[in-house]
Amino acid sequence: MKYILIMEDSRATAQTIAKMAQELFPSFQIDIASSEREAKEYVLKKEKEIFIVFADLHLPDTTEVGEIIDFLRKYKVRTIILTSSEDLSLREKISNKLNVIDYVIKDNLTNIQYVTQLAQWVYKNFMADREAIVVDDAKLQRKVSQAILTILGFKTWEAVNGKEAFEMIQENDNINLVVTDLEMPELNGVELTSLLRRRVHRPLVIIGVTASKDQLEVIKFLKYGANDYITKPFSKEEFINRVRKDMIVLEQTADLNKRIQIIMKQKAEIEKLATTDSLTQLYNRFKFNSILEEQIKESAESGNTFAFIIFDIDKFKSINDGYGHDIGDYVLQELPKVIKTKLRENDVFARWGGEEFVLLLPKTGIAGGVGIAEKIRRAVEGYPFQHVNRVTISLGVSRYNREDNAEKILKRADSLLYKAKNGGRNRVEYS
Ligand code: GH3
Ligand code: MG
Ligand code: MG
Ligand code: MG
Repeated sequence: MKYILIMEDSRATAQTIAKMAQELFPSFQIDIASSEREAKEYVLKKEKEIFIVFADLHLPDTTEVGEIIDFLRKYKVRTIILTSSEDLSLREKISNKLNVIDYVIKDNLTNIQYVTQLAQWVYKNFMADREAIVVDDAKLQRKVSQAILTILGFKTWEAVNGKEAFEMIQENDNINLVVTDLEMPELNGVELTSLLRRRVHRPLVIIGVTASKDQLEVIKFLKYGANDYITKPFSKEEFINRVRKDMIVLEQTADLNKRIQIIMKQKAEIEKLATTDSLTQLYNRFKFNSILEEQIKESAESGNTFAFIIFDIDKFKSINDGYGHDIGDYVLQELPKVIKTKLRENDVFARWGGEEFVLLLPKTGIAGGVGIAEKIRRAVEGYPFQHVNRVTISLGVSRYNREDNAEKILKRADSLLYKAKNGGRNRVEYS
């Protein structure tokens, strides 16, 4: 169980915050403490299970304002301060306390909404195992940035120059936030940014850190692909808000990409279903017709002819009648495998319906078409189908002539097939 504690002596305010927090953290238990004594007891009891504390600094038993922050810090409890007015001296006093995420005026609903959402974002960082790297040659600066990122829910890494950082980022796919200083030995921040954008193709937020004198460098950071920059010395509030804003853009982009991928996959599946014959996995008649139309257009323009074959299994009804429908299905599924080995990559093979199939052979004339037709006729005749004795097919071969349309080609081929049947079956007829 995870807990959120609201330290607040006004019942109405406490309940407003509790209600908002409960909406964003439905699985959390949210408790209220109306005195420091009560709050401290609660923290001692729950310690690490507390996710965040919303703390009013003026409770009835407060003796020293702000002392509670240090107490919470000792137990590493993330804290959001609730105040009743903009108090600059207070703001200064708490700004360097590492456990404090933000500071908010509590009588303003928008403010409360903002900080509860901020807390929710921190929780998401935890749950998503987000990792961040701080790149800086100055140890103190690294430690400060790392500490802030840690309370924001990131697992953090550090590197002392761009070269070291680049290697770490390449090796660890979970890093998707880079906070980099500008001036560093080996590889500076702008060079690192540029290298990352060229070589690392996963979503990555890069924030450049510059001293205020480097106005031109700020532009370079952005030009080479940084999402944002921050000027030293920066306040924790600014740092947190920039990181959050930049990371949310990344999350939204990732969400969108995921949705696009799902839709593309569904589209491909639907298209496959709509164009494939489910028994044989060949193209269906619908798909074949559209390819045939395309091919006719192409041939009309280029002058390249193509061959068209229609074939039908001989006496298939007797296979069904003699061995059962399942064996009939087996023959229909096995037959394409036999025939495919005789085809070229660009030949189009489809189930026309029932036990009839069609073939479109690009850049092939009658002689070539008859050659293929004979080859597959012999292959089927000689193939050892299981269960059934012998399977044969009859074929009609036609070709594209100028001014032909799909209907004419089909009709010609179909009457040739009919001729093959009448001529004794297991044979090829052509015109
Ligand atoms: P012919 O040599 O003149 O072509 O004779 P045939 O028996 O092959 O021709 P007919 O058109 O009389 O019979 C075709 C049979 O194919 C009838 C139909 O039930 C069967 N059939 C059509 N589709 C399927 C299918 O998906 N599975 C099975 N098992 N049989 C099918
Ligand atoms: Mg109060
Ligand atoms: Mg038949
Ligand atoms: Mg038939």
